Amino acid sequence: MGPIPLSLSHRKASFFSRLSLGIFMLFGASPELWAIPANTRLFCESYPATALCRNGATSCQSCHTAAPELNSFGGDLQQSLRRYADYDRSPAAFQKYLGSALKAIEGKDSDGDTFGNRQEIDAGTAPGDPYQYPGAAGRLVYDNERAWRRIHLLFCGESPDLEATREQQARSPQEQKAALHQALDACLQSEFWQKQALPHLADEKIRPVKAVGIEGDPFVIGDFYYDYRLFSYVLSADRDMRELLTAQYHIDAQGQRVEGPIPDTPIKGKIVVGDGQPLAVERRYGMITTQWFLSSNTMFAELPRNTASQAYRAYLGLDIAKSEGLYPVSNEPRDVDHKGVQAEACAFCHSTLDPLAYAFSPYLGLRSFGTRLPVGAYHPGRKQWEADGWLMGEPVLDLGDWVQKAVDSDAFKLQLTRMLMSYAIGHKPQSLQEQKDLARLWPTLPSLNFSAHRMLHALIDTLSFAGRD
Ligand code: HEC
Ligand code: HEC
Ligand SMILES: [Ca+2]
Ligand SMILES: [Ca+2]
Repeated sequence: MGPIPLSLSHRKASFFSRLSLGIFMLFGASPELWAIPANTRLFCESYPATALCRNGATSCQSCHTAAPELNSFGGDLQQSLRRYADYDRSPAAFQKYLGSALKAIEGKDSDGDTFGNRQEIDAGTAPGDPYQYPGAAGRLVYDNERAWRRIHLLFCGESPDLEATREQQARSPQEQKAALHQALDACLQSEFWQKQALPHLADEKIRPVKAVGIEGDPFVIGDFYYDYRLFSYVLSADRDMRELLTAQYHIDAQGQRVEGPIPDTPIKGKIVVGDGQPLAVERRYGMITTQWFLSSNTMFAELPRNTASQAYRAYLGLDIAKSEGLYPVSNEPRDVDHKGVQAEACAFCHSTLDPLAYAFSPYLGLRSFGTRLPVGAYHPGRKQWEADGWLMGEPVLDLGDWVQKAVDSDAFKLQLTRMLMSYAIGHKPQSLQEQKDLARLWPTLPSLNFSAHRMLHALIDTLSFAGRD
């Protein structure tokens, strides 16, 4: 392409500084401690029976808020470890002293929820999270009035009117329950839900940048309203949320489905690098191959690592930058584009990330690689790494295969359920009740035909949504 828009190179620079800061924080201090993630297993050797361990491993959150940040229990454990004179923070020293360091703080109440650490570990509640404590679930009762109010506020954007509320109060409990679901159905048709609340659920997935998107000046690169419209469409009217990743259509400004490629439209006074959707139908995979997604994430990269990482984070809930979702592939990273990712400190993440990105490599970002194909097009001359990809420990042939495995995964069901639940309860699920409801609901998504509406109906019935003490 022609001149490089200034705002884009800035974005790239700030991305690099953010990344290197993160790497410094993670690895700068003491490189020999990378093996500490093995703690997820060591902890379970001390407490094999606790529900905090599954398949012999606990989650990083048992000791960390977001690694390397420690929670209150992790902090006490660190103090306890550091009482040993020859504890030098090496993996070997960690392994040697962890058992006794854990034992020494069993009587303590690290998170101040009045239950001792050992008591919590035995009960399977997090000793470093005051929102989780034994017996926290089960004390709540479902409050129909609370549900009634919250449904109107969250999905209609306004308080229920007095008349309707009086009618609701006059109903029998069973009639009330049915009326709650009718109210939800009505609210899901409202302007508020359709035009405001629902599209906002996609903000972190789409990450619009006004300076270069459809309102960019002078450069217009990628109309992210296509992304918002597709997202809202797929989450409406009982549609199947897997289409977020499998849709081969777009939704135009009139709300109509468009099947074929959409050409760029010139805009007076602007330099339109792209504002259509160039991909052939059979190369399209919903939200992760729109022109905006590919241009804003891939930018000038030869291997689209940011694109793969954002797809993984947004739709599978796995953030490699936080060491989540690591499935290292042997003999990787090959470092196909010579970025130095083979160094040990980099391979820790890039042995997962690079193979995750191969399937995206024929999809163009802002670099044209010698063709005149538009931004976001599929370049058949760039298939050299396409078939080398992996997703969550399984090889993938191309992006279609990547997407199929992604929508079949538990991670996808969990991520979408968590997104809807976070909206319904106003925050990420954290209390024991909320985690229990989430754990019960996400596996039901296939039986709900992956419908967002049906999952929301299930969510309003939970104690997380309308429980009170
Ligand atoms: C049993 C508790 C426990 C679990 C589980 C645990 N960690 Fe840690 N981790 C610690 C403690 C304690 C420290 C601090 C050690 C010190 O500073 O002496 C630490 C330190 C770290 C550090 C900082 C290393 C450094 O150089 O300062 C990272 C990174 C880290 N953990 C990542 C993880 C990740 C990722 C996971 C999950 C895969 C995890 N940890 C699971 C207890 C745990
Ligand atoms: C904690 C995991 C982690 C570690 C360690 C890590 N990276 Fe990355 N790297 C990422 C993620 C994730 C991305 C994609 C951007 C994002 O989603 O934050 C990325 C992206 C990149 C990119 C692509 C940037 C672009 O604009 O295309 C390069 C190059 C890179 N990393 C190099 C390195 C090097 C070199 C090291 C070692 C010094 C390293 N990384 C260590 C996780 C990591
Ligand atoms: Ca406690
Ligand atoms: Ca607790």
